[in-house]
Amino acid sequence: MSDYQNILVDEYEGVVEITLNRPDKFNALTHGTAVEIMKVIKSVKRNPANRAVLFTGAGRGFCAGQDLSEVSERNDEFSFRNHLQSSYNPMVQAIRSLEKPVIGAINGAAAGAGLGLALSFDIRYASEKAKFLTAFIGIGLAPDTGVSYWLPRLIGPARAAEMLFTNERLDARQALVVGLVNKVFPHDDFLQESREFAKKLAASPTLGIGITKRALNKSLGVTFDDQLDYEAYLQEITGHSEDYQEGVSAFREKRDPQFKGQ
Ligand code: T3D
Repeated sequence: MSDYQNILVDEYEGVVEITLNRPDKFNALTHGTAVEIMKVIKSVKRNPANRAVLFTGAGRGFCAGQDLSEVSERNDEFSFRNHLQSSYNPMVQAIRSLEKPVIGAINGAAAGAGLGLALSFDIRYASEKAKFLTAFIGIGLAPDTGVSYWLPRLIGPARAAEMLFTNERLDARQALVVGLVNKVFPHDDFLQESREFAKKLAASPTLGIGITKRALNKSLGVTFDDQLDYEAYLQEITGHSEDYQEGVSAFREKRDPQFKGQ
């Protein structure tokens, strides 16, 4: 997994680490970046040895959203809708539907579609240097890449409206308070903390985590009664897994479990 122009990909201890790697452009997104991310996610989906994904950014920013330096090359025929539907939408859909834990190590600014990318992760750890802004209205655009879906769910509709209408920037501490990120660390420590966390998840019962992610995704659009039915259906799957057998045996034998994600 090394022949990429816009990202770096590293593998260790069950973790696939994807680094957005266009630091001179604040890791701004292009169609090519989205295609490369989708390729890696597809490969992770197929490979049972890949049990967690960690995203971060090279340099000062996490991701500044759409690469605005390439928009001057567009002509009148350019379709924003087609652009989103062929690049950023399938990218965040692939991440959300990947039944493995996806963690963001947010090193700097996440803006526009870059915020949408960050919000598609299951869990976000942030450097003290991270900041979060919607950016769209700053250039007269409506939100995309799932920002108008996740933001009200994570921080509430009124706070989401404020961020979207005013392009307010939240620093890492503010993002922690409103629930946009899970933890904040000093910049020098945060990547190592994020990696340790990703390795810990990769050694967990990742089949159960994947099915849990399916339950969380489903809960966003159904009634309580329907979700109860769905939980019972999913428990049928995890209840017949090797990890469940191992978890119960380890509990009885008073030892640490060795989960395989099966
Ligand atoms: O058009 C469509 O395709 C529709 C889809 C849209 C999806 C979107 O994502 S729309 C939103 C696009 N993004 C933005 O509007 C964000 C623009 N950038 C910023 O607001 C700020 O740069 C940041 C808050 C991200 C960072 O601020 P700061 O002060 O820390 O850094 P800076 O000096 O502004 O930027 C550093 C460099 O990154 C600079 O390059 P230079 O001057 O050093 O050569 C800047 O031009 C470059 N950069 C930042 N954002 C982008 C970018 N280059 C290309 N595209 C960017 N989006």
